[in-house]
Amino acid sequence: MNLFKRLPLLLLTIAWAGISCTSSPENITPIREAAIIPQPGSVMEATGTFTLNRHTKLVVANEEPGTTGVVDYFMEYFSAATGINFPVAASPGSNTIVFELIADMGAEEYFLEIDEDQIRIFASQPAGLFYGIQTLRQLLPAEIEKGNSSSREWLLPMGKIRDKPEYPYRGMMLDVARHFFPVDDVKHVIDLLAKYKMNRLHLHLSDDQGWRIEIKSWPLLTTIGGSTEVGGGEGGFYTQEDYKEIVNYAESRFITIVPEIDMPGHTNSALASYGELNPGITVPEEGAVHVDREALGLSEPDPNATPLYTGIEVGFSTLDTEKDITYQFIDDVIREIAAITPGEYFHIGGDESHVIALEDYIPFIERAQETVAKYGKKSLGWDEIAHATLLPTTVAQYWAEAENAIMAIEQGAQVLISPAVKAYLDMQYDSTTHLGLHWAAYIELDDAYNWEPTELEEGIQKEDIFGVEAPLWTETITTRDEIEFMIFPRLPAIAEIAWTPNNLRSWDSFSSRIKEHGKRWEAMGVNYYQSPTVEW
Ligand code: TNX
Repeated sequence: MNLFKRLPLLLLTIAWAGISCTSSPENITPIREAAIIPQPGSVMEATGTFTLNRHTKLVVANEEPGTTGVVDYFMEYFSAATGINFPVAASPGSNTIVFELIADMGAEEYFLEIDEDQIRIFASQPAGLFYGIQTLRQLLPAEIEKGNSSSREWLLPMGKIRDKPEYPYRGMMLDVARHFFPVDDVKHVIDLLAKYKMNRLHLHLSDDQGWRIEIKSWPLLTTIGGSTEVGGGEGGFYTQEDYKEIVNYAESRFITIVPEIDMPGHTNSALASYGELNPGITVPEEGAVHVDREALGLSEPDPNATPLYTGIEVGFSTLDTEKDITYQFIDDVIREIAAITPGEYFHIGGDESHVIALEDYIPFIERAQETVAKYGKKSLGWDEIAHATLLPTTVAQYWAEAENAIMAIEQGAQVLISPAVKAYLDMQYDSTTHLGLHWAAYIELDDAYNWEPTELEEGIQKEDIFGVEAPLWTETITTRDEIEFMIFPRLPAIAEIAWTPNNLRSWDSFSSRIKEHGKRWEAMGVNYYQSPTVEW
């Protein structure tokens, strides 16, 4: 056969190969069966597909900073993932994705409509458009997460999704004090949270083992207090510029940073930096590290300063609640951090203050709360703060004692739900997990999923609940890879509890959807725990 005779066949083969890298409509998972996490409110199915390709245009119905920011995010993510540079068009035509702000939808609600010719995302606020994009992303195959696909077509199933969150606060906490994590790791965590429509990242910025944020009026906090971590590593801290960078990055993904300075306990790193704050506490011998002030370029000795601490015991430290200097200190710290925090909340810690009497603890917490209010913020604190008189705007984070949570509610405060036995991401999955602790429980994926905030305690009702947060304490966690292993797959379980109403949640459905996310994490190069409760 000569080449001329073979040419049509060759062309056909090439064309067919071209088509075959597009998923054929029969292979498209219908929208009702798509593995969307968190499970959306309502999903209506239609027959057919929308084709995302080089000709797809974006239309922003209302140009304003919020919507253009969302579209920039869309382009940044989808262009990297698909290799397509989507042009922006002035008005909707065929093969367009339209972003439109309309009145009368909930703050974070979105409505996504996919038909053959157009995709439309409606919301009242840019956050809703952003969540619509996250859903769209999960309607595409896992391969899209590889982020390096050459130009091909992507098919999306037709249908409609109307969706909104159950709770306004859906968060994770990252402890950057026990082990320090650089800015890039924090940004990575922010991206992972955004996929699951979470909207708060609480940063535990100080603890016995480390002080992680620059305070210009008390510079030794980072010079000394930031110089180590659990196990004796070199620690680290965020400059205020670093912190602003984190805040802005989070904001572009509709995530608010909640800074925490834990007080009056969990403060050894401050006491090691400034002896005048130390009432004379005893630091556990094992893990106590002498501060070599000379090596740090400090000529003056500080006989009252404590040693640094690199162990993992809790509850041994406290600020001196009787000295004026302590209140000057907390005023300066709260003032400087509040000034670079656009979010409404400042977390004052307040947990495990085992070495001071309740009669000293209570007025201290009340003063800290007033200082937070003075700098224009509302207070969050671990559930123990309910012993003090709370401002009605203060939120108590229920982690250990239901009694405390109920005491807060009786004062008219709301609670943030983070029960250690269900929501702690640092708990081991089971007794063989090589990372994590188990003082509260072993938390397998089904344990992390199968609970409901309003059913924990009789005294905690829906209207008392501000939201749900999953904390990751990092006594045993030292790398990005380890963070991923502890949060996946449990974080999406908590995200679904916070977003999806109880009557739309089921373990059977979640466990089959989560395995599709395993494929996405593999495509992204993200580590996760292959829980035996799921058939991966
Ligand atoms: C208890 S939870 C703590 C933390 C520890 C954590 C370890 C809370 C408010 N306090 O200091 O890191 O347990 O799981």
